[in-house]
Amino acid sequence: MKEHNSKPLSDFVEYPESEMLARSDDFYQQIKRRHTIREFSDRPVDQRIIENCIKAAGTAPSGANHQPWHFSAISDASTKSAIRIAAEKEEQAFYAGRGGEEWLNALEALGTDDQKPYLETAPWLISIFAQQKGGVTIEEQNKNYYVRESVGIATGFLINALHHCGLVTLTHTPKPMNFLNEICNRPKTDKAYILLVAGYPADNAQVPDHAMIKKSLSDISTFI
Ligand code: IYR
Repeated sequence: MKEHNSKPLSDFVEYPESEMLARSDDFYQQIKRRHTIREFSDRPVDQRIIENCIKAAGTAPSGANHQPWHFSAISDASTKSAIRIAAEKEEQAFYAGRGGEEWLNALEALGTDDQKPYLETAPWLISIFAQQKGGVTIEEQNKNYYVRESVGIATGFLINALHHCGLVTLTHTPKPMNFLNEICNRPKTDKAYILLVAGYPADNAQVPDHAMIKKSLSDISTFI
């Protein structure tokens, strides 16, 4: 490698192999209990929990370590209402035909429609933005690299963190989502990526049968 400033890795933890095996299975058992939920309780969630989860998301790897993401965490009721109104307007057009027949057929098994009450019920909406411009510090306005990949990985970390602390999420993607820029007061160079809904599940929360179908290890992997 070329000369550059660095420090020795100091926080790596090595486990005995038997413990690694147990931990890998334990993680799988925990993460397979994550389900996308569309019925949320209005029970509040302490902001500090959301802050910690966003801090965890912010540790994700990213192109040139530019961390090209911004998380607008919304608990304010009138802002949530404004998001619901704008999202439902897009969803009405989508379900009325803009989505196209094949897409709308694919959603039948999930039972989704243009009504998004959870956008007001859930205690937190986290609007995730992908930044075209930035740098390793907040002041920079350079080109960012692998933006969608980086923000996708950070979003995965965030979903995992929220699940880990006992919350449920919905990865919501009204299309188009540019109304979020104005509501969240973000510059044009920030592109709304996913609107994550987070909170406790409602008492009657359901998981669609369709969502429980997971491909097997041999379906999703090849060992060479
Ligand atoms: N954004 C719409 C439609 C939708 C699209 C996909 I792909 C889904 O997996 C679920 C829903 C909605 O939220 O209803």
